[in-house]
Amino acid sequence: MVLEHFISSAEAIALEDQYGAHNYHPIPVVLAKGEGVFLYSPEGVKYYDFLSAYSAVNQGHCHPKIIQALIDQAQTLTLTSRAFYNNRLGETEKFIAEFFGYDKVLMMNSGAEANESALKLARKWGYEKKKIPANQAVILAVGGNFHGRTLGIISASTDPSSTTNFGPFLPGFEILEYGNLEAMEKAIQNPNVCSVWIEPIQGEAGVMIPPAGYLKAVELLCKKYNVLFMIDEVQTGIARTGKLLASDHEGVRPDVLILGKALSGGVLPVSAVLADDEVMLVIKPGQHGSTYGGNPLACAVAVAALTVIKDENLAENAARLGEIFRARMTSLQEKRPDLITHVRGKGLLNAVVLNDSEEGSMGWDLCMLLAENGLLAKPTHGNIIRFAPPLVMTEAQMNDCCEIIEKVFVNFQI
Ligand code: IF1
Repeated sequence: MVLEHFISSAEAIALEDQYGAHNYHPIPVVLAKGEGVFLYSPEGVKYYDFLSAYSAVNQGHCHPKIIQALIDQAQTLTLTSRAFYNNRLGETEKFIAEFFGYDKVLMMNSGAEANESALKLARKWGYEKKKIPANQAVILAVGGNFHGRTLGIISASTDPSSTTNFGPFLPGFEILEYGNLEAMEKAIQNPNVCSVWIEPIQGEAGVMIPPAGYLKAVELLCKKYNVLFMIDEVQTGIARTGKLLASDHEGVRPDVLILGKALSGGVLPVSAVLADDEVMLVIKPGQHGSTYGGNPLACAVAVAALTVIKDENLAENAARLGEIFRARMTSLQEKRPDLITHVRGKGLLNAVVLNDSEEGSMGWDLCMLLAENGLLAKPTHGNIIRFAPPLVMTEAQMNDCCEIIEKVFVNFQI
C-alpha cells in the first residue's frame, strides 16, 4: 500500500532537518499513518509500534471511538477559554473525578503543565494549610526523575541532558535516592516539607521499579508528617502497568494524582491534576489557568479515551500480555546472556537491559535492526530498550512481536 498523497520519507527527514529545531535524534523512520498497534511509512512500510508515543497511545492509533468523539465535538465547539462556562467541562470533570475517585480535577494540556500545576498546588497548600513560613516550602523529589521539560520541573532533575546550561533553577527541592526509605524518613521530618513528588515506576530512567512496599511506606510517612503525596502517573497511568494506575499495585492513593498522555489516547494534549477539596480548593479564581485547559474538544476526547480503557478491559490485557512478554524475554536472556542482563517491567511497560554502557550504542543498533524487521522501539539509554506497545494488542500480535525481537537478538553480533 503506497500512500501516494504523502511526501516521501527522505523528503520528510530533509525538511525537518532544514526547518526544525534539532531537539531530537529520532530513529530514521518516517510515519504517515497509524491504526491500532500498527504504523505505516509514507511508502507503506508496516511496523508494530512498541513505543506508543511514550505511552500516550495506550488505546491504539486513531481509535475509532476516540476519533469519532473528536470529529463530533470539532464540528460543534472547540474552545471557549475559561472566561465563560462551556457545556462539556463540568460533566467531564465529574466523569474523571469519579473514574479515579477524587473530589476534583484541574484540567491542563501537557504532562509538564500538570506537574507544574501540582507543584504550585503543593506549595500553596503548604503555606495556607500546613503553615510553612513564606517561600520556605520544600518538595522532596528523587534521583532519576522525569516529569517534563519546563524550568520548574528540571530544577529537580538529576539528568545533565535535561539541565546543562538551562540554569539558574527553582529553589525548594531536595533530591533523595529513589527507593531509599531511610533517606525519605529523615528528610520528610523537616516541617517545611509540603510534598513528596515521584513516579511510581521511573519510565525514562529505564523502567526502574522501586522495592516492593516503598510506595506504601512513603504514603504512611506522608500521612504521619502531614505531607502531600504527589504521584506522577503521566506515563504509568491509564492502564499501562496492568492496573488503572501503577499506584494501585500497592493500594496507594496519591493525595495529588498527575495524569497526561493516554488520558487523550494520543489524539491531542490533555492532562489533569486530581485531588480532594482540602487540597484543590487552596487555588482560588484567577490564581492559575491555561487558555486550552479543559477545552470542549479535550473534554470529549478524554471521556472517550477513558471509556475505551474501561470498555475494552485494557488494564487486564496489559497485565496478561506483559506476563507473556517478560517470560519470552527472560527465555531470550537465557539464550543470549552475553547480550541481555535484565528484563523488568509491569504490565506493558517493560525494559530489556543490555550488556553495554549507558553511553554505548547497542540499544540504538538493536532498535535499528528491529525497525528493519518491522518493529519500532527506542532506547532510553545506550543500554536500555523500553518496550511499550499499545494496550489493545492481541496475544497473537504479541507473539508475532516477540518472534521479531527474538530473531533480531539471537542473530545480533556483539
Ligand atoms: C520528551 C522522556 C518518557 C513523563 C512523565 C511527565 C511527562 C513525561 C512520567 C511530561 C513525558 C515524554 C516526554 C518526551 C519523551 C517522553 C519521555 F523520554 F522524555 F522521559 F516518556 F520517558 N511525567 N515523557 O514521562 O509530559 O509534557 O511531555 O506531555 O520530552 O522527550 P509532556
